[in-house]
Amino acid sequence: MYYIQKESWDNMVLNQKEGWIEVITGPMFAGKTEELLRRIKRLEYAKKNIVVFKPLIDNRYADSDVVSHNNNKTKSVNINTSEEIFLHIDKETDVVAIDEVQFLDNKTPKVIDHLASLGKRVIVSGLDMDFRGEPFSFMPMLLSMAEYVTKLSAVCVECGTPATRTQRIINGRPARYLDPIVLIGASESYEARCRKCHRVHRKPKLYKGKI
Ligand code: TTP
Ligand code: MG
Repeated sequence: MYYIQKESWDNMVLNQKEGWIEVITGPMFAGKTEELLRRIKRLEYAKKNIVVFKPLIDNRYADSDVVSHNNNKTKSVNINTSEEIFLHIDKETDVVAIDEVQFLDNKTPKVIDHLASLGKRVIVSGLDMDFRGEPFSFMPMLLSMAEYVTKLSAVCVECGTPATRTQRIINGRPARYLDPIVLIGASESYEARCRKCHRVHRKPKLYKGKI
C-alpha cells in the first residue's frame, strides 16, 4: 500500500481539467499494442507528458519496452501492482498508458478510475477474454467504467472470419478448461479464432440440446 500526501493529490485535481478512461480490447493478434502505441505517438507529437506501464509478468520481448508485433516500441515502467503507478506520476503527468493491463491485480479498476478523476487520460490495452473464452479477471469492470472502448478483432486462422477469441494450443491440441489462466506466449501456444472455431477441452456446457 502506498500513501500519497494529500496536498499533492489536491494540487493535481486543481491543475487538471479533464480525465477519462480508454480501453483497447479484443483477442490476441488483434493489434491492441499497436493501437496503444499509435495513440501514444500522437500524444507525444502534441508534447503531452506520458508515462507508459507494463505488468512485470510479460517479459516476452524486452524488460522496459512495450513492443508490438510490428516491432514498434516505446519505453515503459515495469510494475508489479497497480498502486505502484502512483510512485511514477505527478501533477505534470497528462497521460497514463498501460499495456497487458489484464495481468495487474484486482485493485486496478479503482486505481485507474481514481487517475481519471484526477484529470489523467488513462489509455489501457488488454485481453477481454482468456483462452477459455471467459471474461479475463477484472476486465469486465474496467470496460464498464471506461468512457471509450475499442474492441478489435483478429482473423480466425481456421476460417478467415473475424476472430474474437484466443485459442490456446498445447502439444498440438486445444488446452484444457482447467489449465492455468496465465501462460505467457505468442504464436507457439496461441491462435486467433472465431466463436465457431474456438475449442476448449472439457469446457462445461451449461445448456445442452437444440432449440
Ligand atoms: P496480447 O498483447 O494480448 O497478445 P498480442 O500481442 O498477440 O495481441 P495484440 O497484437 O492485440 O497486442 O498478450 C497476451 C498475453 O497473455 C500473452 O503473453 C499470452 C497471455 N495469455 C494468458 O496468459 N492467458 C490467456 O488465457 C490468454 C488468452 C493469453
Ligand atoms: Mg500485445
